[in-house]
Amino acid sequence: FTTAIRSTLQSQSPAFGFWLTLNSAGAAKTLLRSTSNNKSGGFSWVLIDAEHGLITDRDYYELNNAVASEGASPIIRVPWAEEWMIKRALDAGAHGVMTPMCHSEEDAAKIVKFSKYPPRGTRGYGPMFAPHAIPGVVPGEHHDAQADDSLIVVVQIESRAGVENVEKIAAVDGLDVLFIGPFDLAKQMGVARGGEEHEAAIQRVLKAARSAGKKAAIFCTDGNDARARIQQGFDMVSIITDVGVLAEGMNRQLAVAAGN
Ligand code: 3PY
Repeated sequence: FTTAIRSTLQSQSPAFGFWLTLNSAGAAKTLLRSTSNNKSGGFSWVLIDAEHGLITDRDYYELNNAVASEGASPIIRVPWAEEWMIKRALDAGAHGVMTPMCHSEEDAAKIVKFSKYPPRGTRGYGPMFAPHAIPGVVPGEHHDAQADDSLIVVVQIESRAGVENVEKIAAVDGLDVLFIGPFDLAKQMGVARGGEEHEAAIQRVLKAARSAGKKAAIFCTDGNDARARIQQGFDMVSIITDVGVLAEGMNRQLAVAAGN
């Protein structure tokens, strides 16, 4: 089987996504459905954030199915790179997992191992519900043969160590995407977000990913930010969060109503 995110990344067109922090299938579907006729082609992925935000693993199944039903790929950011957390996200039908704070090639290799079935990895077997959110897989049929190759493994580079080891991380087999968390990166490095050192670190990650044939991704705060990153060569960008767009839209309409 293939997924929206994998085919978009393979086609080399920008993979636009957004961040879901609300445990609401209605919010996810509204944001996807209302942009489905957008000239950009809409979103190919949604980050379901269980590291921060209101989502827990009790929400995974419903959210994965809501996102997949709109033709996009649900990617779950698990709270931490723990084997049982990655397993539960994939078992609930995520098309990929993202793990925070990858600092080294050992971290990256471990995350790949947790995400793949034996013999490539150690993922435990129990995909009763995963096929429900995966197009082209008939429920009841095993999807394990293709899961290892089709589901994507995304690690976040958001620390000084992560940047210093990024060339070795990018070389890890089975890893698909290096995803920069610019907020944590600035805080962990102790530098200003948008400052020279921060930007140099971001460019180093971009270069390392591309030289190793991996995809480069970054969290953006708005459309302008995302557009600039795509122009720099990023393959995958999240353009805004669900709550960010709610707050921005509401402020804009309130200002119009008040005439200011
Ligand atoms: C960061 O910017 O630190 C992220 O992980 C995205 O929210």
